[in-house]
Amino acid sequence: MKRALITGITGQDGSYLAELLIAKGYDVHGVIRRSSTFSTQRIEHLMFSDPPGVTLHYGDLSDGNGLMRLLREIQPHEVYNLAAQSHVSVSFAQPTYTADVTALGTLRMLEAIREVQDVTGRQIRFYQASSSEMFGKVVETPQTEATPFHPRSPYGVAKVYAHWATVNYREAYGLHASCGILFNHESPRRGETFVTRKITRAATRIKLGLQDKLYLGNLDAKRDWGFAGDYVEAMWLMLQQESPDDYVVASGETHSVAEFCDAVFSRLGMLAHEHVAFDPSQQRPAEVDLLLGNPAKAAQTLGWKPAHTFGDLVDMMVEHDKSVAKMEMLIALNGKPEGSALA
Ligand code: NAP
Ligand code: G4F
Repeated sequence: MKRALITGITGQDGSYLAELLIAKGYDVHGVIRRSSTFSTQRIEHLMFSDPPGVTLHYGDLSDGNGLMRLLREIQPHEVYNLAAQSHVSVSFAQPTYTADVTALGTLRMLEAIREVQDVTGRQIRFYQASSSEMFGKVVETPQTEATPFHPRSPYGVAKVYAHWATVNYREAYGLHASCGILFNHESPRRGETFVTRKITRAATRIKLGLQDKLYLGNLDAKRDWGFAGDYVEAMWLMLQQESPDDYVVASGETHSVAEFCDAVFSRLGMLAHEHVAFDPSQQRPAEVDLLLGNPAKAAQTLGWKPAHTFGDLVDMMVEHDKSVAKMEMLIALNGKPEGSALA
């Protein structure tokens, strides 16, 4: 049985990847951080299944010794490094922390893999979650694996470091290490401070009278948005190749934030411009104006293509958040159900 270790298993992508690997018969292990409140909502269905689908271990990308110990103990065949301080806006507020976790954290994991491989003589395949944010102020459109990087945020800079560290360990030490340069991917499990989920949560709440306005920053930015559930399959496919390599994973379509708003509000029978207001605090010191990926290499080499369209993604997120808003409405009207976990 193959064993996989996922850092960032409590995040959006970690939860979908864990489901995919379990379905493929893997023994799935995940790294979680200690926190004073639960951070495992996205994987509870995997933790409390019978038998449990995932084994969780405390760890942190800031703790290299801990990572090494985990690799020695688990002896994974594959490591998926999804953990990061992943919020672009937050990275302007916490640049040093972002560099420590997102950039140096990857280096710590690469070092741990190199050491443990040397000692055990067993190969550990490595996946690095690189990002289209590395293209930043884009030099060409669409962006491919050959497009030069011009990051526009401390997060983007940290991801460039982690990307090149991964390439360097592949070239210098022969690690089976691949980078997925993933463009934005969303889902009903997307964190609520990223723009798509912020919009679907707010619009569905506005529809039920639970919220008045949706405050957003730059509506003109364009993103290549896909469905996270499709994108984790590309991660797995990269580690099944004989040779490691880097791949752009994208939908090949781009839409503005304003278009995403229009799509969401119109599905709810409303007009976005009547409910969206400008919040200057949501603007960034430097913006990434346009991202559009060309996933031809992933299609050709990995046989990967997304199963869901932009419209499917919007439908899925709106439907999910309609249910969340309805639940909030019921709780507001009746209080939390007696004896429930919500009480
Ligand atoms: P996410 O939902 O924000 O999840 C991030 C994960 O990293 C969480 O599990 C978080 O744990 C964990 N984490 C944060 N700091 C850590 C640390 N110091 N040590 C260990 N774990 C830590 O992100 P995502 O959307 O799933 O993205 C997954 C990865 O892909 C990230 O590296 C992100 O930068 C990258 N990426 C994402 C996209 C996208 O559009 N989603 C596109 C390109 C690349 P807690 O739950 O404890 O906070
Ligand atoms: O949803 P976002 O915060 O995602 P962003 O910055 O593109 O980063 C995400 O995708 C990257 C891949 O390219 C990942 F690497 C990264 O980890 C993360 O998952 O913002 C999207 C756009 C930006 O242009 C932002 O300025 O939406 C604009 N925006 C406008 N108003 C807003 C808001 N973004 C947020 N988060 N909140 C707003 O109110």
